[in-house]
Amino acid sequence: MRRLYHCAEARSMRSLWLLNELGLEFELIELGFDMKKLRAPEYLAIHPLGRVPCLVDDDLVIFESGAICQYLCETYDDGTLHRAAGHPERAQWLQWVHYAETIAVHGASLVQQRVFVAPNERSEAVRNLESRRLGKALGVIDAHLADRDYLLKSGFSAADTGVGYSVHLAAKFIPLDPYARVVDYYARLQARPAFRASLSKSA
Ligand SMILES: N[C@@H](CCC(=O)N[C@@H](CS)C(=O)NCC(=O)O)C(=O)O
Repeated sequence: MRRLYHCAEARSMRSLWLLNELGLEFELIELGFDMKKLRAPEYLAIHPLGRVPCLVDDDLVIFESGAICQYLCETYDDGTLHRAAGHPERAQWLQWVHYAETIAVHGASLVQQRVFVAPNERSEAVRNLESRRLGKALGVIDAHLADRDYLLKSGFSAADTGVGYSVHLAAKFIPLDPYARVVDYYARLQARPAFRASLSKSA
């Protein structure tokens, strides 16, 4: 029995996208960003902070999207999406799998300003700072894509599902046009059936 706990457009989209890329069967439990569901004792027993994603795979319970990415690739991939220990691009694969969070924390901070902070308590300074830092993090991807279509020269990998989600989130907050290669990269990712299958039904 495999089950993914998910909220639409949240970091759990990375795990959902990867499960779809891998073609694995799973049950999707949508918690709908509903704090009552995220903080329910039954869910806190699975994820102690009440966050998503969380993957249950038979007896295993694992949270953190980067860890879920590594686990799924190590356990179920044939080498297409994974770059295992010993692969020449192993270190770069790991770097980008985790760089995804460096981008996403700025997006998450902007989500908090928009969704969780009362309008009279929102900070323009925080919004400007996080938008600038988000842009800088995307600039690194833009420069990196100068000689390749995906993060790794060998082609699309699970690292692109992590970073790709972060680009998808960033696009909700800042214009991507200053990052022309990121715009093209995002378009390539959006064309993937597994990406489209992972979008929120209302997106
Ligand atoms: N580093 C974690 C972040 C998990 C996380 O904070 N997820 C957010 C959604 S993007 C969440 O569950 N938020 C609900 C909350 O803050 O209570 C990961 O990559 O899985």
